[in-house]
Amino acid sequence: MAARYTLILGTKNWSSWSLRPYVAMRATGAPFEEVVIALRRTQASATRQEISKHSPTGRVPVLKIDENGGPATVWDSLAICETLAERHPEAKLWPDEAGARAQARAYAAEMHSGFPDLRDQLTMEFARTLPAPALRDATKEQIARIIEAWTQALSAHGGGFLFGRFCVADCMYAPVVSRFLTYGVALPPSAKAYCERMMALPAMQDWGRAAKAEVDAGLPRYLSA
Ligand SMILES: N[C@@H](CCC(=O)N[C@@H](CS)C(=O)NCC(=O)O)C(=O)O
Repeated sequence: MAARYTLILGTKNWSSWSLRPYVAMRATGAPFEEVVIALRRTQASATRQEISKHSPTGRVPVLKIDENGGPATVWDSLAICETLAERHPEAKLWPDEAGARAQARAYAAEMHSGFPDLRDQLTMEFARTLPAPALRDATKEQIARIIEAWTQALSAHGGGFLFGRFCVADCMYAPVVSRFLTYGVALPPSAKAYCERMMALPAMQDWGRAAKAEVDAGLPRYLSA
């Protein structure tokens, strides 16, 4: 029996951590079901309660894998991407060559553990365009670091994505692409073209349609968590 996958996600307009494994899941081509949990409700305990049915951490994303050996639960965006890469070697979610693979892992980990000011000031609003707030120096430095890292990878590998072929490093930066576009962050041509290629992916297009539907359905613009 093939494994049954269920991906537990948060509100698509906002949940940057959910977007990462979603694009990885789509890149495997494997069928999966989605459960989308509304974040930032006025009653925060309702969100917490619903997430807690699926996640030991009280956070999304979560991947549930249901197969012969019994169900397994994987939480945390990067752990889900790693698990999908291991279970679907045919999707080649990491570069083939060991040196490039090590670098791609460093890119993914740097995103996963870093850029706190960028995440705080330019929160993901996937389906909206908004004026950028006055950026702190730390945020500006983090934006510059991302542009530098992207530019280096794109020029070293060629082929359109950070390491040539689409990989987990691209998944991890997918929300940054959205943030740069939402807030009109000025980008050099290669980074701008990279953002356009990322946004053209069917997975990003589908996510954008769902995020827009959430916004059209009346998500408040700013609701405190
Ligand atoms: N390190 C975690 C972070 C997950 C996280 O912070 N998720 C947010 C949504 S993007 C969440 O679940 N927040 C709980 C809430 O809003 O109630 C990961 O990589 O998956």
